[in-house]
Amino acid sequence: MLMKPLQMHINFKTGEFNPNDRTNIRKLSDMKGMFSDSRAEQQILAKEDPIIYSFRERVLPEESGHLQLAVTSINPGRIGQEYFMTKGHYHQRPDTSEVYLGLEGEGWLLMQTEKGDFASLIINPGVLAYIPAYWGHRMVNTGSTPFVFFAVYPGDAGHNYGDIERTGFVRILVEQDGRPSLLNNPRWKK
Ligand code: S6P
Ligand code: ZN
Repeated sequence: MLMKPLQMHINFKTGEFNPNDRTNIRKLSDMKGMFSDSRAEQQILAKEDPIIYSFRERVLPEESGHLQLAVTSINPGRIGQEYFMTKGHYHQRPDTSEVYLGLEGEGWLLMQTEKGDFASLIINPGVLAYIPAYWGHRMVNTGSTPFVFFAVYPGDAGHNYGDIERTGFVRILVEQDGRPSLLNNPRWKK
């Protein structure tokens, strides 16, 4: 498909961009069971349903040869000791890679393969992460301000959330003694 060249303007601080076709909001109720402390989750949901993150997408052809563009903003906060994070996913076409670029705030990128290999990177403004094909990916806000990042990935990559909803990630990122700390996730299964 032949497209016309396009441009967009990104507000690095807020993650808003123009033109922006679709905004997705993920509240705690959309992520039930994904945080490890289920009691803390229930206690918060009994009072409120906080927005954990939002992401904006430019609607582009979901075809090989094209690219998808998105900007995500994760709010600061924790469920129990575990920091606010994205759901995380593998790509439906697992042989597709992705690039994340930190724009504002600070966080960690957690990555894993279906076999259980695990890797993490600290992301600050200007840090670019290359997520190779076959690695599931999740971003976590470890700071006290919104964590904003840009993503670009192949047009036909798609999203597979199911595997991570079932098992979670190999490791979870929690605050311990005021610092981010990676712990083994007891729920993790290959
Ligand atoms: C898409 C890319 C991002 C995420 C967004 C929300 O491949 O990785 O645009 O979709 O950060 O995360 P998630 O895990 O809910 O899709
Ligand atoms: Zn992705």
